Amino acid sequence: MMRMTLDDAKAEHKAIQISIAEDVRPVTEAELEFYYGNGWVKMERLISPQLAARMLELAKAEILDKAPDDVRSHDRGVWHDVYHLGRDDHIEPFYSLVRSPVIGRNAQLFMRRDIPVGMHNDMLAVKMPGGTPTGWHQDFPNFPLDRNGLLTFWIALDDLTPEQGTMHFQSGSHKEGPLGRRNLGADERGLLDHVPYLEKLYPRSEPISLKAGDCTVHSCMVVHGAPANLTDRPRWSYLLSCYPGDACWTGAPHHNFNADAGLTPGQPALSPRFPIIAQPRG
Ligand SMILES: O=C(O)CCC(=O)C(=O)O
Repeated sequence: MMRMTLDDAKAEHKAIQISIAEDVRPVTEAELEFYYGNGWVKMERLISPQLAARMLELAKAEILDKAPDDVRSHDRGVWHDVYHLGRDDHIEPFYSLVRSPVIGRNAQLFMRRDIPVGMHNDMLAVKMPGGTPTGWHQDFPNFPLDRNGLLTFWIALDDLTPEQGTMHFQSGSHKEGPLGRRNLGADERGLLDHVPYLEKLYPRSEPISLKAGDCTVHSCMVVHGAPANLTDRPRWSYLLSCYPGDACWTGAPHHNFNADAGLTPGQPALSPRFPIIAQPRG
C-alpha cells in the first residue's frame, strides 16, 4: 500500500477537521487526582486508535522518507524529531488535534487554574532502535516562564512497550519545585545524580505499556526520562505541550518564547505564535 504524502494530508484538511472532535476525550476526575498527586498520569485512549493510525502513517512519511534538515527535523540520538506539523505546517490531523478544545480543557484542568491555555510545541519524538536514553530531567528549568503549569501530552501512535523506551517518572517529585537544568542526552542519570535523595523520596513509576492512542501526561516539574529503545521497532510518539496563559516571559533567551514572538519581559507570554486552545471560564 502506498503511504500517504503530506500533500494528500493537506488536501483532506477540511474533512478531518470536522470529525476530530469525536476522536479526543476529556480527562476523568480519577486521572486528575492521580496527576495532582504524582505529577503525571496515564490516559488510555486520549485519542481514538483511528486517529493515531492516521498520524502514524504521516509520521512514517516524515521520519522514514525524509532526511533531517536540522531546522524543523533532527536526528539527535535520543530521538528523531520533527517539529510543528500541527502548529506551523497546518498538516491534518495534527493541525486540529493541537487546537482541540478538548485538549485545551484537559490542560486547563491539569493546570488547576482558570486561565487561558496556550499550545507552544508539537513534535514527533521517535526513539529509534539503538538510540540513547533520555536522561532524567524536569522540563520547567528549560523555559523562560515565571510560573508552574506547563505540561506535555505524550501520545503513543503505535502500541508501545517499555523496552521501546516509554517514559518513566519519579512519582511525586513535582512537589520539589525546580531542581536545575539538565541536558537530555548528556547522561542517563541526569538529575538523579545531581539530587541523590530523589530516588529515596519518590518511587519510580512501573514500566508503562501504551496502546496506540494512549498517552502519558506529565507536569513540567516532575522528574522524568526514558530508557533507550532496546527493540528493533521505532518508538512512535507525538508530543503536544501546553503552557499557562497567565505565565509571564522572564526575558531569558529561548528559541520559542522570545521577542520575535512579540513577547515583552514581565508580561504574559501570549503571541500569535502560540494558539490559545482554552479560555478562562469565569
Ligand atoms: O520522549 C522522550 O524520550 C522524553 C520526552 C520528554 O522528556 C518530555 O516530553 O519532556
